[in-house]
Amino acid sequence: MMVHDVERTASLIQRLEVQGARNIALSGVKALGDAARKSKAKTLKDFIKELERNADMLSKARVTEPALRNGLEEAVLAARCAGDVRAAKANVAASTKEYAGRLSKAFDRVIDIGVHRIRDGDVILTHCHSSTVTNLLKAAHKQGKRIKVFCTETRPKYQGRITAKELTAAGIPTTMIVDSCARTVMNDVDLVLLGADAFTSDGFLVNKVGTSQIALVAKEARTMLACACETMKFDPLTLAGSWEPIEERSVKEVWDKPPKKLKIFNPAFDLTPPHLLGFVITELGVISPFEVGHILRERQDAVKKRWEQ
Ligand code: RUB
Repeated sequence: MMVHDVERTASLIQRLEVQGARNIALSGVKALGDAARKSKAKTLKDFIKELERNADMLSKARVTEPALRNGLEEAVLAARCAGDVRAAKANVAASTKEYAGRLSKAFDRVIDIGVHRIRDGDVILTHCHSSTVTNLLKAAHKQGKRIKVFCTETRPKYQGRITAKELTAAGIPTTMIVDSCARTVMNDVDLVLLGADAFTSDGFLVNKVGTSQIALVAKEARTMLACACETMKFDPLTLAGSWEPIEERSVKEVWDKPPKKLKIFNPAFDLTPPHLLGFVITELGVISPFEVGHILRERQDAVKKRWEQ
């Protein structure tokens, strides 16, 4: 059983060595596909059991990641629709490849569409590290738009440094601020642009903790707040009634030797309500967060149908 690569990938994801919803989804789905290809299971039942166990391990590595979960679930569904191990392996290979391709295509489309929303001279503030946002900003810069960026450092794990390194390497004038400095600079900002880990069916953006504070500050300063994300990050489980789970991480990330009896709370993400969000750039176009539920509803049977054909 090829648990080794799956375990390793789950651990890289859990430790944030692979971070950001898109990278997490791509590497998780690939690990599941690789393990399925190398599986030594003799019966379809054993193969599916192994596949489910691997999918479960990967999705538990970070619980607030529908793009990962959706890709894993599609692969498991594809296997269940097969008649024997050979067909199941072929279905999983096709499903994981197709999902990665679909996610990458959607990503490219988000950049193509989103770049129109960046104007020459814009000052943009971003939080954490979203590969969708950084690539969108780099595309705008490449088009000759003279943008400037504020990026937060993003405590406690400093993913803002990844953003800062990437943008400065691309030649984009970038200023790092501590997370609590967002209000101080907000009046100089034209657009707050964020990535997403998840969207709930009722239009809440789930992104790096601190996003909702930035959204409130942007509202108070009348600064437009937007999100760039692929619709694979929309969470179908929320349509079925679940709350989006919010990952809680080790308190050691905040303070490795805290005083005894001190409680530390370290959630990785928070929820920003749709009324604070101006627009969402997706591969389907620029939409309102209030449309997320509608898109999820239209989509829910499509995958099942594909594999049952
Ligand atoms: C990363 C984060 C990003 C989204 C979107 O958090 O909040 O905004 O994941 O990223 P973490 P992308 O560092 O905890 O994973 O646009 O790359 O999918």
